[in-house]
Amino acid sequence: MRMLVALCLLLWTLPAVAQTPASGGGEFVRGAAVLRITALTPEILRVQIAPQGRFPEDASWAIPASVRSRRATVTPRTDGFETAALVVHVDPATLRLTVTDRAGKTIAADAADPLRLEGDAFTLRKALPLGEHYFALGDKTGPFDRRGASYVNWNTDAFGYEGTTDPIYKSIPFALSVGGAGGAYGLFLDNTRRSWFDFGHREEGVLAIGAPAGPIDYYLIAGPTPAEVVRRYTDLTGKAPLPPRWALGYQQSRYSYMSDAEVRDIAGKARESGIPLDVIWLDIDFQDRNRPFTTNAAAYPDLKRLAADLRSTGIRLVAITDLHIAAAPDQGYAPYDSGKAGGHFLTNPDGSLYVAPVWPGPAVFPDFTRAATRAWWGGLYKGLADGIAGFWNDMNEPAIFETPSKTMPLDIVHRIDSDDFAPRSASHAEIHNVYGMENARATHDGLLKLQPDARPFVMTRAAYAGAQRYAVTWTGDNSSSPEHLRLSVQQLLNLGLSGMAWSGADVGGFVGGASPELLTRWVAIGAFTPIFRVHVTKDGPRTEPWADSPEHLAIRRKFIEARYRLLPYLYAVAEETARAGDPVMRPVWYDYPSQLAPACDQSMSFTLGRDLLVAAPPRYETGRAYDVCLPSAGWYDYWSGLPVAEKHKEMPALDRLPVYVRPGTILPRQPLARSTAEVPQGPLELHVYPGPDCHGALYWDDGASLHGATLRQEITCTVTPQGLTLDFGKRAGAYRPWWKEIAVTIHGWDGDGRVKGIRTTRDVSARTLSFTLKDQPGAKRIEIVR
Ligand code: MIG
Repeated sequence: MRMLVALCLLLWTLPAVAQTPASGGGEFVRGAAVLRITALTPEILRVQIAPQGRFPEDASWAIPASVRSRRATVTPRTDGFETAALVVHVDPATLRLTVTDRAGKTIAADAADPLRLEGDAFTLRKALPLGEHYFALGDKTGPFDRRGASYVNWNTDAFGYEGTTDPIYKSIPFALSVGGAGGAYGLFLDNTRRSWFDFGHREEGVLAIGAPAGPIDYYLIAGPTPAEVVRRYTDLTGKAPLPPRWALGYQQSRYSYMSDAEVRDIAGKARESGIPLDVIWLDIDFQDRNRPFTTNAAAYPDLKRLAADLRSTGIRLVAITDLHIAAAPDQGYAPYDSGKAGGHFLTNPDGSLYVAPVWPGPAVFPDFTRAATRAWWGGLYKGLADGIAGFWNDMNEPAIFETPSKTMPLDIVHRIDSDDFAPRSASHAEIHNVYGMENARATHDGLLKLQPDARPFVMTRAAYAGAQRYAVTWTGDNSSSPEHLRLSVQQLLNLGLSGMAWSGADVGGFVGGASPELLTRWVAIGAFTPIFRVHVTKDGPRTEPWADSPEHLAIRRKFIEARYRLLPYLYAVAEETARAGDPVMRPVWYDYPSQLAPACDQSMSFTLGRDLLVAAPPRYETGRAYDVCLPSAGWYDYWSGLPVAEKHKEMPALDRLPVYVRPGTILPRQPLARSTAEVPQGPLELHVYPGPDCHGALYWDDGASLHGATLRQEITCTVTPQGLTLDFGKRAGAYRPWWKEIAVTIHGWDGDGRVKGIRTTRDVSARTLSFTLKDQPGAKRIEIVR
């Protein structure tokens, strides 16, 4: 622990005192209250308040101790301190905090009366200036911009949620402010209780955040760009790691595929109808009486064999493993017996086992905040993990049946014995919001222990800040409607801004089941979202791509195929996300700041990586043409490869989803394959769209291992008076890729096009120039003369 200067009460009316540079911040006292501000980095401040002068234990489920202990150098000022990026002002009379950049522009400022207390509850009040817009907060519903709304963080099984239902499945108490005078900033309240964020809903001009108890402990993360804030938020809470490559493929699910025969039939139909497919999901009916870690032997007589047979055709199985363990003593049900023997289940305040109804009937619940319980849980995957490629942690809010609260009583006793927490018991009120994340963590860590060099694949429904380290996610039980298709785009964007780069919505909608048109529209958009999975409720219609007419199948196939052709681009984005923390799917303004105030409705527009922009119709149901406004002139239509006007109209046609490419993109693609496991036949494609800042990246590896060889290469291009120069950087890493040749296509090309020693082909109407090179592992310049 660093030394902090304790100031006596006498000092409270004097200017507050900043600490020495080495301490990385300052402590400010007023009466009994202490405000502690610590600069973890020049741009990240941790703010803790102890109203009675005693800080709670310094521990966190979201931010590891090694990160919390970072310190930036600070310089004291009379009213605070400064870092290399920020100036921290504290008003000694009120402890009001104002953070500016070094030019004096306000990034975030407290409102008058910055802290209100009521028993254990607290409210922090900050200014909500005109012109600021608020995002993130996980999968919450409502409008994309959270300004004017109010939200509660409480993980909730929200079956059939509506466009304004709150709370739903996740609690990520992180808000991103964009558009303010000092640039974007983030606010992360590291408090696991039922916290809330109010963006000027209750009180005009006031951003209020609070919780009923728990630490007053938040992080103020400066940008100035939104991307810098999100990256820094993931410096704190962790980056979403590179998933296994198959997770980027098309995934087919239904509640439930009822038998071995049905699963084989789905795999066969996918092949017959030419639908590339990587994953089939097993929902609860694959189990014996809904008991996690069992198999219904009548329906699935040989799961390993099924998995192996599918695997030989490039398809993997992901299976559900809910956390509620059937309370089935003396029945030879190992998860119950071993969990009971090890003391791994939650208890009532009187020490008796907490038993409540969920899918298996009476169930017990693992105490995931104990490291020992997580290790026990992880061990349950032994055996299953040999054949099943990934696991699905549903119901981990946790959901409980037959109770109005939909979850367990707040006085259920958890034991904390983990990380840098002091071992102690804790109420469910404290643990509720982290329970699902610790469930996913236990699964992730367990899989890693069983297969130390394989990237674990876990999908979780509930989450707290930092869940991206352990699992991908989806938006739960959405509905089959155009409104929910729109809502899903908002949710996935906000999840990405909340660190959860890998998310999907049930394509087609879960509740109700999609009409053929809705499913086709949703598949088209879903093909450009991070996790691409069709899923539907039990009594819903069939929603496999081939379920409707040949016309619908053909359109759906076209979009699924487009996804597979883009795999080299998508995989390079994925790898960059794992390092930098950028979302995979982003609001247009993430990379193009002018688009915070776009010239037309961009509610259904987003980018996939920086270079592809999807402009879906804001309301396809109207059947009317809509405006597309691109971030600048010079963009290209992805499908035709032709340049398009910066502002133009599109019709919401069923078979067209407008997708555009940034001028300056070198887009890697591959020949069509029927799964990510299939080795593409033919050259790697490089599509060059000339423009400013022209570059592309290649990243490849075996797609599955954590510590294997990799391949990384940068390619740039420059428009010259004579034509175009293409520069291959030297390849890094020892991985040997599948391609032997590279097929280059230059778009928007009007000249002749000669490349020394290489035959080129011009297509005048497509305005392309094409040529094939042998693979280019070394640095190499290709001059193309007009
Ligand atoms: O009470 O496992 O959100 O995707 O199909 C419903 C059955 C439990 C909820 C999940 C949904 C899944 C369903 N589950």
